[in-house]
Amino acid sequence: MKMSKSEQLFKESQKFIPGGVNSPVRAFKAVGSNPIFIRRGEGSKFYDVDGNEYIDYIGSWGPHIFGHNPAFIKEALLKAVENGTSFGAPTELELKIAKLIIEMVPSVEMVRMVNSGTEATMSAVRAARGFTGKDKFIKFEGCYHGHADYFLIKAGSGALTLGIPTSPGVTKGNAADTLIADYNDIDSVKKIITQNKNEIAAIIVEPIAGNMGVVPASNEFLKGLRNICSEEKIVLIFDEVMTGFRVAKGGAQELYGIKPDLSTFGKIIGGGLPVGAFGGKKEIMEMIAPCGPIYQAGTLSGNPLAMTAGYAALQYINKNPGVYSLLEKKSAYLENGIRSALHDIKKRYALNRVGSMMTLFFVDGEVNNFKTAIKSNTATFGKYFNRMLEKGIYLAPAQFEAIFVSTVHNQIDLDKTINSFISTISSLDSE
Ligand code: KE4
Repeated sequence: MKMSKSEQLFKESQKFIPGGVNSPVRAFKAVGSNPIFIRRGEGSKFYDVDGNEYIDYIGSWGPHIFGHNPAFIKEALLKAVENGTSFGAPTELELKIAKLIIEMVPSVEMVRMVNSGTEATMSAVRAARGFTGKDKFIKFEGCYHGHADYFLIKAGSGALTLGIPTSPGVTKGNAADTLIADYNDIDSVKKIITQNKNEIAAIIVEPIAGNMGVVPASNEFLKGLRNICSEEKIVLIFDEVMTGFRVAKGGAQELYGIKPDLSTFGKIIGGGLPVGAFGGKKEIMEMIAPCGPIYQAGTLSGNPLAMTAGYAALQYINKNPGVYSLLEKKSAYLENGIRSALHDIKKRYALNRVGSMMTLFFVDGEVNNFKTAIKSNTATFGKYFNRMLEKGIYLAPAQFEAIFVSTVHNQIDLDKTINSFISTISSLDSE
């Protein structure tokens, strides 16, 4: 049978790019099929190189809260590019987006733009280490904070899906300073702190985990972290790369009413272009070079085009906070459609949703941490993913990821998704 264009491109890409992709999860290894190559996106849909249309629930892994290529971002970019692409010098727009982030997220008093979520989290941990003079930090099993060496210690997301609990190339030195606690288990944190008294610089946490699939932190867990960090003079870092501006205007910290010392951002703040940011308490951020001694830099940090797209996205949110009730309505509709289908079948699954991020776990029982998430049947998930894809529904190509609803997923999209889900899940039920 003639190969599709996607298959041809994937075959050739693997000769020149590791695994044929520029980020592992895109290779569909976790779902046992070949990735499709996308030509363009528009609204809630994108189109592959063979002309197939998909309702897209990945949204570039979170940035596309307004769907693909929203007119207000496209127009802003087309205008901006008239002035050039990059100057390597300060611009007014960087000041404007910094002030806007500070206005939207009260815990952020000062902010530095970077080019990815990884740069943001890596820099935030370095800032905490420099500020406290301590070396160790705590992360949580199943949480993913990007691919900096000291995070790839039982990371979630891609590494978890690829079954590599620690990545080759990460030195013992790095591993020694990274302590792993259990998500939603404050006693596991207390135990580690007792064992490492006065040696811990920071605790970094996804306030709503998205990288073991969606697993919200309990209120008492986050409050416990806040109290422990205040008592022990440990820097509390909320990794809001995924949740920032996704679950509320002020991110997960607004939902929980908890102020971290530092926050990290990415995805939505780039409007689809490469942007990350870290920020928080002035006393910490003023230690960042050139203001202070903690070095951090980036050739394209604050890039005018990326700032244009990000500023347009954040401004839209800031002027239209009703975005979140619209996202809630659409996401709840989708969740209810899925739940009613689950009622009618024998097998049991777990569905976790916070706002417009959601994960269906192929496991019977509640999923509230890494240990429960990891029990999911990833083989069945793979079948589910591929059958939904055949029906034109593009979900996250891995069990331990989130899907995202956008403001432009319309009733037809949602009903088509629910109907596709009903036929897929019932076919799986009889296997
Ligand atoms: P990036 O370096 O990929 O921009 O951001 C890293 C990161 C940091 N923190 C959180 C909470 C994140 O979710 C991420 C990146 N998320 C993954 C999706 N699970 C990106 C997808 C990919 O790796 O291709």
